[in-house]
Amino acid sequence: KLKESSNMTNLVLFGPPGAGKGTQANILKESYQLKHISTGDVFRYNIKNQTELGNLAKSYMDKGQLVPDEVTINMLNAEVEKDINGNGFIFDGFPRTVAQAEALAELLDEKGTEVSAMIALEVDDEILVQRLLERGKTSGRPDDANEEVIRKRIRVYYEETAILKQFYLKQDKYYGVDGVGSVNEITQRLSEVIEKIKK
Ligand code: B4P
Repeated sequence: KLKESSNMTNLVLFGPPGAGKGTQANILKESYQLKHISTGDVFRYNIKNQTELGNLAKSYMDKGQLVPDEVTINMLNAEVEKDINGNGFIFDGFPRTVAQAEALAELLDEKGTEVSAMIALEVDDEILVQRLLERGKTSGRPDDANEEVIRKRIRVYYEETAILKQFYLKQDKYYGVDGVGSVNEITQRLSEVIEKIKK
């Protein structure tokens, strides 16, 4: 049986590549008992296991491009179906386009719930590049390996993803948080917003 929409907390963690979405989502999912869905992680899992989806996604991700909406939306739908009876979700890395945001709204609406808030981590581009180059030294992620691909990802963010701020602002669901500081400090800032919207 589905929970009443008012009982679910569905957060979209937002920000450019390297803003700390994955880092923070992994902490917040424990504190608030939410299901964490990272589209990047699901793609990387599929790449590792050489599935059809993985092979397709890899060709885009390695170049710093977005995986096509249709593929990403289908995958997201399947992930949501697996856990629709919980307390809610943290979406990390999704939506990244207006089409994805519309698909998410439709999907959650069908389940009797909705996005509670988009919380954006704000970080300057040069800090993003430094963080991702640093991670690239150990992550083995091809999309972190060189500055050219990293800058391409940041460009794609401004061209296709940043507009989503307006999408959620219009619905009064947008919250911006300073994403520069220690991991703990940022968790604290995010928690303050979450406590506010849960009331
Ligand atoms: P993602 O996996 O989402 O990768 P990301 O944007 O780089 O963010 P991530 O969450 O990993 O990094 P984080 O900021 O936590 O996407 C990868 C690719 O997958 C995309 O380019 C695209 O091709 C594809 N994709 C994914 N979703 C898609 C979608 N919806 N549609 C289409 N395509 C999609 O952390 C970065 C680094 O900063 C880490 O090393 C971390 O340790 C460090 N860090 C974090 N917080 C810090 C802090 N406070 N101070 C210092 N360093 C910090």
